[in-house]
Amino acid sequence: MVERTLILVKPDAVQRGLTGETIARFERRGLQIVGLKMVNVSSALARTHYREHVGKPFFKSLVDYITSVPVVAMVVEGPKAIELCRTTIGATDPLAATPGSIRGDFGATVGRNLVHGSDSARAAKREIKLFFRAAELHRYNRSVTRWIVE
Ligand code: IDP
Ligand code: MG
Repeated sequence: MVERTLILVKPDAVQRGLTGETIARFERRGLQIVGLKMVNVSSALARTHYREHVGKPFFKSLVDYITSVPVVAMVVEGPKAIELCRTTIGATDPLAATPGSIRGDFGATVGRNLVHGSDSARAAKREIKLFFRAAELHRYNRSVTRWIVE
């Protein structure tokens, strides 16, 4: 099942010079980048993107964080890409994230956890639309990529 998911290299990762490392993790997993750009996240976009967290105690700091420095947004495609990316990213709290995952290797606290990945097919569809126009997403000839979906 080929899926697309939204990945954000969040401000702390961009600022720490971990953009390339983060992108490389998804590429090396065998996933395909089908959209990529740097985005200055507005307060309105942040609130819409993180709407499920409205009212939570960390909401304001989350919006401040994601709007503080441009993020690198990408759409990644591959078999079960949503779950595959979540595993590559690691648990929300880096303290609990498995070493080998991005958060498990580079993160220390939940408030600066380096990367976002959509958590469901529905969220992926919604979030991709928030960050990318259809014309900004690209198709690959699957016959020359590394994975095969039976
Ligand atoms: P996820 O990014 O792993 O999907 P969510 O629960 O959707 O995690 O939370 C969204 C983001 O909100 C997290 O990635 C993190 O940046 C922030 N966040 C979540 N829980 C906390 C918290 O308890 N304190 C501070 N920030 C939090
Ligand atoms: Mg989430």
